[in-house]
Amino acid sequence: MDKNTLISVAQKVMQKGKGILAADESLNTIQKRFDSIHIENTEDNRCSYRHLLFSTTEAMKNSISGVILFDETIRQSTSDRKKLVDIIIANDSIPGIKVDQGLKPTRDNSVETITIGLDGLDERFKEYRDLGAQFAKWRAVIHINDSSNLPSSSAVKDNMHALALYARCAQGNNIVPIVEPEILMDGTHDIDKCYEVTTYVLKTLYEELANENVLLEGTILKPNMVIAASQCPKQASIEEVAQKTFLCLSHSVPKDIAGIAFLSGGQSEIEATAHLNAINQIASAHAQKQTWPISFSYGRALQKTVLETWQGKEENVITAREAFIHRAHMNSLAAQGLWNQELEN
Ligand code: 5MM
Repeated sequence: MDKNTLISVAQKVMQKGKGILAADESLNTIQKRFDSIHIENTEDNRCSYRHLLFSTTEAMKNSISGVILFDETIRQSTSDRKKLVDIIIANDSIPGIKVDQGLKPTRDNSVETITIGLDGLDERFKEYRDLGAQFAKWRAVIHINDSSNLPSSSAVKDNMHALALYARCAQGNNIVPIVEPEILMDGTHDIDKCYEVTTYVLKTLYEELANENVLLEGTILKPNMVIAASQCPKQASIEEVAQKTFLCLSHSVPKDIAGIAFLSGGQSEIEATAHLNAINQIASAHAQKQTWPISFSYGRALQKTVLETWQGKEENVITAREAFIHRAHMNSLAAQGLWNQELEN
């Protein structure tokens, strides 16, 4: 393990005022995104769409420090033989790769899942490193359901243990691991339940990472915000989400990690930006306690308007690029606590 490389890449990904574009939708997930704009989920369309994103120089150079890719994308080239990875690098951004292989139910008919992909991971890391990846991502999914007593302690423990094994393997290959323990917004639970479960999950995660001797300075955390479930009758204010998220992370996340890059998890684009901005404003007010940079690693919250504008049509590429530049810029400001609603108009 080359500690200096890991720390330097992690710090570059977390550089001030930039964040991560999560463009690692698996085939099933990109199918849902393309269904929403009625375009066919072909390899060519996936390549055209992702090329549109990665070649939008103004957004990439100013606001995007790293891009999480799917296995197909890290190998893909445009029709004029330009590798998508090279386009990302030319735009001063770092290529990363999703290495988990999806979710499997913990038992028959169980809602709870375990993330799979540890088999052969070491070999895959070596190949991805050769293909240009400098960081990686693994996502664990945790469900809250009060009436079924979820999450179970075993689902949390097993998923956090798998995240730790992945992180150790990534660092052994000089690749920075992003660890993503996502507590879903599905259901009716309130913000305090999300706080309680997020605290428990993060504490378990950092125990597991310590057990595997993972170098925390060479890791990035990709957590959910502390937020009420999408069907909860009582939604929290932006200020409450920011306060509780910051408090939860301050109590559960070691100060040594390279940074925090939130997922958006189904929030609207503006909500995800407003929350990130408010969290950063609270963090700067507590500067003496806070030691990690706080930014974004958004999928849907960076891409929704871009997709809707593009519609799979060449004549819409310029306006879709403008939408991406705008959204990326708004989140870049939010990552510095400098955003306000009027900038959206
Ligand atoms: C971009 O979506 C990622 C891939 O998900 P699948 O493996 O299910 O296709 C996902 O891991 C994503 O990186 C995170 O959930 C954050 O994305 P959002 O849309 O929640 O910001």
